[in-house]
Amino acid sequence: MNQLLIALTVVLVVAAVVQVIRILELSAELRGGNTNKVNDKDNRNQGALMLLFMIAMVVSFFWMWFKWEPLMLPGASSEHGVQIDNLMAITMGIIIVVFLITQPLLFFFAYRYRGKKENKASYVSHNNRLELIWTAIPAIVLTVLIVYGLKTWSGIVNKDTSDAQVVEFYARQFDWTARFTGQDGMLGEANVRNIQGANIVGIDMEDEFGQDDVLGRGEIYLPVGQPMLFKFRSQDVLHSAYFPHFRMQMNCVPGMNTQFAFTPTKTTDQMRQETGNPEFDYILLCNKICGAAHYSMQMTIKVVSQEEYDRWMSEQTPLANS
Ligand SMILES: [Cu+2]
Repeated sequence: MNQLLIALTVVLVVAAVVQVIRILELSAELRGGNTNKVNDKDNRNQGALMLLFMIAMVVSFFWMWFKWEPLMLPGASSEHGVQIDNLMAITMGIIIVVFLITQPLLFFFAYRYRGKKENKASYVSHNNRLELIWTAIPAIVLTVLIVYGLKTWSGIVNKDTSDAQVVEFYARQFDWTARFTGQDGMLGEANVRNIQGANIVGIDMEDEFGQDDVLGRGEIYLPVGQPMLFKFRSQDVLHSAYFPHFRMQMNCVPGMNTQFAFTPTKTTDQMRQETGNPEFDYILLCNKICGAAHYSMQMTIKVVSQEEYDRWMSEQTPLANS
């Protein structure tokens, strides 16, 4: 009912505005003016509006910057995250500088060179030097940014993972299950056909590597400073494992294994002090809209010291015993 009233009000307001404009046009015609002819007064008004818009745009840009800056993520909590933050800061810096030069100029020129009856526009046919400048400068800047980005990316994905600890994340509508390797440091074979009872990720229980695997749900622990290799599987649809504080995201594709290596650098306690938020927690989210309860696909991650991690791990039950 409320929506209907709002829609009705909007329609009536638009109709009223159209009618008022029509009346103004008719009364101008009655006074002998030509409403279709642009005169100096119109140009002055439009020029002033251009200037006004330019000021409003720059002011609102800085207002949004300072108002919403506190909503940004805190500094990266992984080794490669610092490189991603640098890449982002440099790219954003260049974009902001170019924006603050070109956009206000555009509206200032529209004001400065607004139409006047006695003025006549001059015609410039071609200028090689100008063409060269505005082709070469963006080309060089873009090349530097792209090469820098590719270099950063290849450094992040081509990591030596020989001493990394492996953890698997199993995605399904609508939750995550983590699987740790247990004592042997190896994940057992797994297949969706083996899913049964407590074995919710389908570990092959004939495989000796799988016997001591440990499952974690809701909240898991990771040791700080330890290189990790995360592997991802999905049971049903496309999901995406997103760890915003680690600057990490990887798709979880049914029938396919994906992975991402990284090293967490700050414990949860350190982050709680740094952010001044005693309730801070690292989080794993699903970043693909995978169904109706997609928003509830979360897992809490506690980054702790190696000793605390070992203590937590010793309290977990291997799958074969559960
Ligand atoms: Cu999902």
